Amino acid sequence: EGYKNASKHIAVLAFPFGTHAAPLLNITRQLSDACPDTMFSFLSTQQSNNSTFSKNHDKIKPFNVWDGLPEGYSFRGNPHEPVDYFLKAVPGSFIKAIDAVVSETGKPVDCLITDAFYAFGADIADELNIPWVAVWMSGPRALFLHLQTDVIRQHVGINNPEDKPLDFPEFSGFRVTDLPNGIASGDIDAPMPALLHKIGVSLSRATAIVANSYEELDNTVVNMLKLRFSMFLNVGPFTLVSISSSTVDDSHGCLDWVSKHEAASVVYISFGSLITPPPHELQALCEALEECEFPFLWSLKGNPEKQLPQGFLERTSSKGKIVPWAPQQQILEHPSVGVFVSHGGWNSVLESINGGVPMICRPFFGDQQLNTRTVEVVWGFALGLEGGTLTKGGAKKALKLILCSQEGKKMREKIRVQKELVCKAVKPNGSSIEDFKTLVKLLQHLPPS
Ligand code: U2F
Repeated sequence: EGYKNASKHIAVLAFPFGTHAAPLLNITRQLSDACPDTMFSFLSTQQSNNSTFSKNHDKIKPFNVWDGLPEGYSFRGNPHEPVDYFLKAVPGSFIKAIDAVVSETGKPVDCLITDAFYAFGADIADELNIPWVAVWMSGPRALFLHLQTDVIRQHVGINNPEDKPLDFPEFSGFRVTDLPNGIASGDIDAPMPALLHKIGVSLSRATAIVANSYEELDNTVVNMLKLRFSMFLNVGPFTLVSISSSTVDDSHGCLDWVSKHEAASVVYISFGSLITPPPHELQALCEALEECEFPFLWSLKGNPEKQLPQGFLERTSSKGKIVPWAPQQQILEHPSVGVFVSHGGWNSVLESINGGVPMICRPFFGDQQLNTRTVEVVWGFALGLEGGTLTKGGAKKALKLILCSQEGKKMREKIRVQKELVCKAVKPNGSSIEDFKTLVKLLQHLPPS
């Protein structure tokens, strides 16, 4: 019914995996608050909508898009499999869903907002003759590299076993192995890499590209992107600009537990929404935690009894707390947390900065290796691990360095400087708020349909 009175209708196409739909919904909420006479239709899979739409919103309606899974499909543990099925069904599944939304609401779409993964957004928007806004959920550096895919392939080849330094300005200290998967390595014709390759061409057709970052964080790369696109806006971190609308779920009492510890003493561990490290790495991390005796809070998917070494839970019950889900952003903001053991997911990087907590990164796929190298060598407030994986010795060394050494203290000072910058960016007149206003202006002046 909201559609009848609305002057504009914007369709938002979410990527339903990893932490993509939730931040997109966050920014959509922000936009909705700023454009009260606009209706937003938020299209994602049923599963994704069920988990991101915790409460109803008058002006944002969820619609389901087909997940592409074959009849009777059951998940066997490979997180890439449902993604590939989903991507085989796009853009057809989205075109169908948009048609259904329009006929159900009686309201044509005036603007298309999509996850920037969706290179086909350009075609759908052209077909409907409406502007396209693409929202990039990861860091500007990853976007820049995806745009350079062809150049990089020419320089370094594809699946070339020889690792060498990446020969790009602004990438000193980076190696070919730091590139996101699918640019120069892996199955480059698989659905995800093929889609990401296309965004290089497509994104220049977007009216605006919006990034989940703030300008000051990676300024030179942001400037390179601004030269390339007519409107490149940094309006993040999305979770921070819309903090007022989120409620904190702390059903496991994590914040209480964290409060009982000294300043900068607790190890917080989480490998994001998709990944659990392999058993031998979990074991190595457990041994390191046990030997170091630092208090730890661990957000661990699955069954800790089965996944962690025998007796570990009993032996560490006074030192550690293990939960299936933690209010990560608030935990990282708590002064007791001293280090974050992470997979280097982009949202985790932003939340670590916001909390002023140095990281130890064990990357797995996508942009995580790139993020790890960036926080380590460009920004200097995190550590990668020797050999790139968790070993007992490596984890102990990294934990001690960050929690107990002068070097760790320096890292904390460095990340606190960033924290000040991010806080400024999301305050009135801050860079993210100014870019957000530009985005709102664009949406308020959409051509009449
Ligand atoms: C994919 O991200 P992931 O979901 O694997 O990881 P993050 O980007 O770090 O996001 C995790 C989010 O889940 C939250 C946490 C982050 O906002 O605060 N969370 C939580 O609240 N409680 C928990 O117990 C555990 C997590 C992908 F894998 C990455 O490589 C990409 O960088 C990312 C963005 O494109 O998407």
